[in-house]
Formats: sequence, C-alpha cells, structure tokens
Amino acid sequence: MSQVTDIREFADLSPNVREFIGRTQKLYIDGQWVAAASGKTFDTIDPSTEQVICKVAEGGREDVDRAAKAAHKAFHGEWSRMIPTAREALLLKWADLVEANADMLAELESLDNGKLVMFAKMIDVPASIQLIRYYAGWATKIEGATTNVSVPIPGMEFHAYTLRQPVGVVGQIIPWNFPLVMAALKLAPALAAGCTSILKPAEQTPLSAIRLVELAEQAGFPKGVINLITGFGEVAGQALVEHPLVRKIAFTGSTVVGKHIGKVAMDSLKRVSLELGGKSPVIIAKDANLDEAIPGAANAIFFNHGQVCVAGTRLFVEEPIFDDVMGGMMQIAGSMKLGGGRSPESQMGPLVSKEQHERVLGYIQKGRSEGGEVLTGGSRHGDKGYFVQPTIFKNCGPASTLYREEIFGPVLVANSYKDADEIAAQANDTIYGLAASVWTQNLSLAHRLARRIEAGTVWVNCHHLIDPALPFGGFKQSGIGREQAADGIELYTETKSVLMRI
Ligand code: TAP
Repeated sequence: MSQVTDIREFADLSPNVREFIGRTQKLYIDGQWVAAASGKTFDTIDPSTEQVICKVAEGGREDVDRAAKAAHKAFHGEWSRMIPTAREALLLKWADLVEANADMLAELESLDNGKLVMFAKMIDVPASIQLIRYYAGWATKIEGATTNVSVPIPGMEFHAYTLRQPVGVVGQIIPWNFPLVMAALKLAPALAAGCTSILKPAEQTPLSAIRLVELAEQAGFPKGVINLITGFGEVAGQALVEHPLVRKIAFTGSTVVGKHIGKVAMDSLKRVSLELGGKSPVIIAKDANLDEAIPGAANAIFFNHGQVCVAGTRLFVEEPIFDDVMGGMMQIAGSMKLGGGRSPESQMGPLVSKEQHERVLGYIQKGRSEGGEVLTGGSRHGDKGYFVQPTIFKNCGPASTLYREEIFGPVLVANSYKDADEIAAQANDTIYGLAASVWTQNLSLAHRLARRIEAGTVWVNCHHLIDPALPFGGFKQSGIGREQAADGIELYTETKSVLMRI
C-alpha cells in the first residue's frame, strides 16, 4: 500500500481540510467513529496529482452487520417515536451546518473527485443543502387517505383509511460522480420518511460523505439512525444487499451493478430503487437559437468532465446547421483549459480514477478503430493526473460502440438528421432512457418530442437542470423508480390499509 502524501504538499488547502485529511478516516456505526473490524484501510487518491490523500477504513461484512443491527434498534427505538416536526428540525439544523461548512465540503469534494472547487461551491454543495431542506419539509407532510369502502355485508359499517409508514432500515449505495449530492439525495428523504440508514459511498470518493455524516452527528441525530460504511462494493455493498435486517436498497451506479443488486435483493424481496446509466440525446433543430444551443450542447457533454448519468453524449443536429454547430462545439472544446480542481484557471478537471481514465481512453481508441473521425481532442492531457481532452467524434453511427455504450467521460458522438419527426426514433435507439434535451424555438416540435422521447427527464432549451420538486429517474435500463419530489418519499414508505368495523 502506498504512503499517505506529506501534508505539506497540500499547502494550498484550508487548515480544516488539512486537519481532516491528516487523520485516518473511520466508519460511523451506532453513533461511534470506529475502525473496521478487520483493521483494514484503503487509500483515497487525488486524481489531479495521483497522490494518496489519506487512508480510509475498509468496512467488511462484520461492520455491515453491526451497522444493520444498530439501524434496526434505532428504527424501533427513539427514532420511531420522534414526532415529525422534531425530524424536520434535525434535518434543517443539519442543512444549516452543511451551509456553514460549504467551503470545506467543496474543497474535499474537489480533492477526492477532481471536479473544480468553483463548481462544487456553485452546484454540489448548494444542491445538497437544497435537497436536505426540501425533504425536511416533507417530514410533516406524509399522509394517508380516508377511503369510502363498499364492503357488501348488510348491517355493518366500516371506517377505512391508509397509513404511509417508513420501510425500516435502508441500505444506500452511491457512485463517485456527485458524492455529496448523492449522499444528500439518499439520506434526506429516507430520514424524513422515518427510516434509518446505512450509507455506502464509492471507494473513490468517501471524504465528503464522511464530513456530511460528521455534521449530521453534530446536528444531533440519535445514534444508529445514520451509519456510514466506507469500503468496496463487492464486499461491503454486497453484504448490505444481502443483510436480512435491511428492508430496502437504494442504489445509484452502473446498469451492470444495478442488475446484479436487483437480483441479489430479490432473494429476500427487499424493496429496490435503481438509478442507473444513460446515453442521453441532445437534439438541435434548425430553428434553434444557436447562441444558446451550442454552448448548451457543449455543457451537456463536458460538464463534470462527462461523468454525469444524464450527460448529453449523442448529439443530433438538423442537417442544414450541422457544420455551423460543429464549428462552434469544436471551438469550445478546443479552447477548454484543463487543470487541477483548485486552480482558478481550470475549466475542466481530471477523471476520477486511473481505471476510469484507461476506460475512457480505451473508448476513444475503439471509436477510431471503428472508423470514427475525431474532430477535436482524442488524447490524454499531460502526463500526470487522469486528464482527458474534451473529444468530439463524427461518423459514429448507430451500430458503433461509442453510440451505444455509456462512456462516462468527455466524449461526444455527433450526427446530423433530416426529418424532425423521425428524430425521436433515433434518440430512442438505445437501451437507456434517462434524459434528453431538445433545442428549438418551435413550441409544437418541442412538445411532440417531449412526448415521444423515452426518458425520465426531457429538457427544452436547457440541460442538466435538476430540482428536488421534480421526479428523477429512468425509463428502460436506466433504472427502476423515481427519486426526488413526493416519489422520493414513496420509495421509503409502505402503504398500510386499515379497515375498522364500527
Ligand atoms: P458502480 O461501479 O456501479 O458503483 C456504484 C456503487 O456500487 C459504488 O458504491 C460501488 O462500490 C457499489 N458496488 C459495486 N459492486 C457492488 C456490489 N456487488 N454490491 C453492492 N454494491 C456494489 O458505478 P460507478 O462507476 O461508481 O458510477 C458510474 C455509474 O453510475 C454510471 O453508469 C452512471 O451512469 C451511474 N450513475 C447514475 C446516476 C443516476 S441518477 N441514474 C447518477 C450518477 C451515476 P465501490 O465503488 O466502492 O466498488
């Protein structure tokens, strides 16, 4: 195992971040910060420099078992008796603490994931706060209904109603692309609904989730309500999915792992929600406002270095404007400044890991070998850190690997189209169905495409905009279930019917 980098090499970090990464990070089980039962740790790496940031506890089966028992006990104890306004107050206090620690969280997120501090401050941290506050409001608004039943027994009267009750202990497994937002998106609705949680962050990016849970502890959540198991998916994640006390698994990650989790969870009929991969189309019609559509399409693919489940990876441009759009896209991609997440000049950071770097470069190679033409980019950037140039391909048709597979990097395939009414069929020619964007001034066309495209979210004249009040999830192999909005509460509650003879 490699050495932790000398803290002096992180001289530009804030003192509180330096203090945080100066310690070996632990698991949080039953209100205590503890080492893994095995004593094992793993390294978390700065993807800009390839240096080890710090060591993190490697949770295993035994730790998951302790966490599940603690979460089970908490669910049936103080937490189940806590009134909704008290749960709301805890969530609001937690959100305030996250806000007070915004700079630290943004620095940690950038250090661990590679994204720009500027973006983490502007997007990830505020989005996480907004999610926690949004779901704090839901704690007091979870309702059943009274129902007029028609039980056909003469002489008897009935009173019937439904209750929405928390599912119980939930296992929440998240990826590395938006580690803080994903943690907030999982924990906030589960806690608002009255569940207790065991959160498993991605091995590449555990740090912001650890800080988030420290802040939850400060906010005063009772012990056992939130548990954090850092470690590897095949071990800790798998143990969580198999554990008999865990009633539900909420997973965000790749379609391959999602399918595996779904199968394992079915053995004990756990509730499962899956937010998986995507291959989202961006459609630019010939009447679009190109001053907005071109930077919009560039942002759709290059935001977060293309590591976004809803990234606009397949661009379809109406034939008469194809060359103009490509010229604009190449100009933006070619002038993007790549660099470390903490440098104020950087416009794009590195990919998250060595594995992801090799994977994305492998896809670029594959695109070339299948006859794709690289219009811009197409290589590694620099010789240190996991940087990949923003890359645009043309001549990658529907049969090509780049058109069909999720790359999860800054790699776009661009194609032209002729018939506005046929484009929905091309956009839908994928196993995925997470999102799409349509750029047009033609209102009827926008509405027609919004109806026809098979995706959980369709944006018109924008991309990547997400709000907690709008359900989010996928059609087809992009997932099962919807997070956010009231749907997010439904994921963590069961409906009970009560029929009373009166
Ligand atoms: P995955 O490799 O699927 O990992 C996601 C999480 O699952 C990680 O915490 C991972 O642990 C864990 N895991 C791996 N194997 C497991 C197993 N056998 N049992 C239980 N847990 C297991 O995805 P990733 O590479 O981190 O993230 C990229 C993918 O996530 C992309 O496909 C992307 O589209 C998708 N994504 C989807 C969305 C939505 S909302 N649909 C949002 C973001 C990302 P370790 O990493 O520790 O091994």
